[in-house]
Amino acid sequence: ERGPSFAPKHPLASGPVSTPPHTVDGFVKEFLRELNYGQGVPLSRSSLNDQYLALARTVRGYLTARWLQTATRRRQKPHKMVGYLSAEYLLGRQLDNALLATDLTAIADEALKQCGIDLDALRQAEIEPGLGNGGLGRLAACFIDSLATMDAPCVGYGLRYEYGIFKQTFVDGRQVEVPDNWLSMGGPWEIPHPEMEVPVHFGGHTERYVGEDGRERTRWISGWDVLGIRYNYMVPGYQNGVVNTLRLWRARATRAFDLHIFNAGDYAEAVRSQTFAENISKVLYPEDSTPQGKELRLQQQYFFVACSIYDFLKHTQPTDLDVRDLPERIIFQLNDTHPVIGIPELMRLLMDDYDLPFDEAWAITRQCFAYTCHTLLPEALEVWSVSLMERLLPRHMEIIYMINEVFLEEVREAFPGDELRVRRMSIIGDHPERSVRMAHLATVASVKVNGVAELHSQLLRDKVLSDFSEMWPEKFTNVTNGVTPRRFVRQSNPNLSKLITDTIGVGWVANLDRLRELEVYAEDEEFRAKFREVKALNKERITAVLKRRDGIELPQGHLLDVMVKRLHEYKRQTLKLLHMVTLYEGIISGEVDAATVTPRTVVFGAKAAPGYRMAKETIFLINSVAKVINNDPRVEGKLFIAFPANYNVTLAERLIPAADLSEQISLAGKEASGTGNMKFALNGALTIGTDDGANVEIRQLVGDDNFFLFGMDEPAVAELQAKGYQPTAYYESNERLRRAINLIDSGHFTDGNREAVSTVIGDLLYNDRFLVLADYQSYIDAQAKVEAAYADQEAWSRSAILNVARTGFFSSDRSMRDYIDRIWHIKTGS
Ligand code: NBG
Repeated sequence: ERGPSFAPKHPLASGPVSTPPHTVDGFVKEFLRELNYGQGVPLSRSSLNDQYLALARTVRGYLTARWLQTATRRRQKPHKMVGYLSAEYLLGRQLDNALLATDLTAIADEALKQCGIDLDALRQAEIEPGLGNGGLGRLAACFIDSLATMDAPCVGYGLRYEYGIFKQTFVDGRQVEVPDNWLSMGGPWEIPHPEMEVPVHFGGHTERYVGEDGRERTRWISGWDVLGIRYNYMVPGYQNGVVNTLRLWRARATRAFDLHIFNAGDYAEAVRSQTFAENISKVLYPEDSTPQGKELRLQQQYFFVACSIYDFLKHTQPTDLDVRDLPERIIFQLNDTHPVIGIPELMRLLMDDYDLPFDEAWAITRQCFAYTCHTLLPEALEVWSVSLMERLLPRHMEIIYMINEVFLEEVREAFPGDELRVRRMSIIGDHPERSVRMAHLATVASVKVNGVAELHSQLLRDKVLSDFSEMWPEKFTNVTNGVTPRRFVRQSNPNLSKLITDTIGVGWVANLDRLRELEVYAEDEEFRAKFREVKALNKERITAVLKRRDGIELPQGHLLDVMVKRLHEYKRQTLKLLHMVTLYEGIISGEVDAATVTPRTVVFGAKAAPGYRMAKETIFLINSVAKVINNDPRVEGKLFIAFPANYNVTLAERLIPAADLSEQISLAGKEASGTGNMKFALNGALTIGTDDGANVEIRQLVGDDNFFLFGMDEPAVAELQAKGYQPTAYYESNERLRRAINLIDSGHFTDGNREAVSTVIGDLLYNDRFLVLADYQSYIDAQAKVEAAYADQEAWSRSAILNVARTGFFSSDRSMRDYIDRIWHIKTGS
């Protein structure tokens, strides 16, 4: 009754009625209309939040006009599209991006001025949607930005978490998590469709029955159901009139479910069960890279994927489509293993709803998915226990068994007599318990499997999924990650953007290869001076931000050394900390004269998963060391550590453009790609890094002279580990390392409390899974080279400019081009 009705009765029925005028006067009127009729207040009595919401909705109006046009155009001539399936989208603030995309920044600024409002104040009122943990979620956000800019038909599908990534606070130096109630001030960017409910089933059992044609079929009698409610977000292309869709799902209890219990007279129980259903989209799991196998997480995964596939089949594709032609209409990109349950879901629909036999359904399904793997950590590959699967998704479990059976037959045919291989490759694992290996399922069903940087893809082929790449070498490919230059250069670094545009014109924003044209200017003294001016301005800006946001007083004139990313042992924040303690210990032991020390400020930004003990202890240690170093007069202000709490996209946008040095120091072979590394290079920071992830490609592009490489490479790591790694040997043979560790261990940074540092120290000395001590000396030496290089500001600027000029490759537009040409085979701009 409340579902869609498509009965156009008016000449303007396919809308939009009009597009809002692109003038200051026009904008003022639209804004006041939103304020008066949307918020219900006159300008004179409006709060800051009223003004922000009205502004956001005004800008959204401009987007919506384009969005309707894009959708109408695509409906007229439907092409194959991408369904990007991702459990995370770390979007960052929307307002500025929308203003830039519609080229309304100057108009909005002037219009608001006429109303006596400061645009910047409204910008700051926006709470960023933090619907992701880190790189994986931010990558998804960059990708959908690029697809809109390239006018590629794509819908991003995901979850509308009521609470995004937690807000990090520090209490006595320790991380305390606060819920991120990002919608509490209103959600002006979303368009809900509460009438478009998608039923999603869980639990219950399956039954066989014989259909009218005499063929045996299966039906799933579910145990409980929820409804998926659609929320649309607009994804604007950069000044091209295109607006794509991000569709996020919220869970709601079914009415039938309620009625049943209400009728039984238990009101409180009915409300409770409603809450149970709605919990599915309540909160983002805060684990980055190492997910926890919690039942609710599997519920989330199935929920959003089931909604998305249903949505595509019932609403997005042309109504006359024969499901046998599905592969010409859609390719679902699996962003890591989180949406992989979509594979048996599509099989279920094709077999049980569309009545196709297994073989036919399987042939179709195998053309509709592609899989991106984002990790190298074995503990990060998701597995779900068979018993949980049987309980929550019994029909899917049956289908997975069927898929596995035909797949293992293929393996046996390709490698006769190799039962060990069959066991290794099976989608079902036996140890430590019977479980479904989601990466195997994804690999078996996908057209292509890709890693996210050259080294990562190679290690996937050679190590993580080697049996599969032997069987299907052509299935494996690489697409090196990228970042959107709109948000991470044009928006976040207006000073540099202006310098670039003044020098080579505006085209670079949507064609980042053009940065190459800056290369010659590295030799231009005047340009270098301007480039340094930009850095200086960006440092002023971050100084103001940290003062306002965190009460941190950044010292001036320092080398700004930045390490921002999730707190994880493999990323080795501890190595950075040991470097700072070493510098400090040199001064207080009298070995180094403070007057000769290169002034250096290190900024850390890092959230730890709430249950990740070692990561949280590391945060405490960083804060402890910072407090002592920052306040020790012997240091003469030469060293400073800032650790602003709650690093997020908004802070990244301010911090990265100000950095001189980018810390990318993971153990080689552990960081799949990294994307922060790309943002730093594009903003003119030099990288100190290991031969890991995309660092390898950054170094190849910028050249060895413009990159500080250190540490073991992946083969050396593998060799050392095979030999048997002994961290204490490094501790005993390296005096500076020993002194640094001893200083921490003595309780110097923790008011004499040695217990407070014992977890980290004990691990470093007796475990050190990520070889911090083995790479220590090499890192210290590379940092000395950084200092020497920084002393020559002209040479440093030359290198920094070359970093900008040579890293246009890392635009997510290029990544998307690669996916389109090599994996998706979709048309753009039609
Ligand atoms: C992360 C990797 C990063 C990579 C991003 C995006 C997960 C599981 N993986 O190295 O750790 O840059 O994905 O590909 O979050």
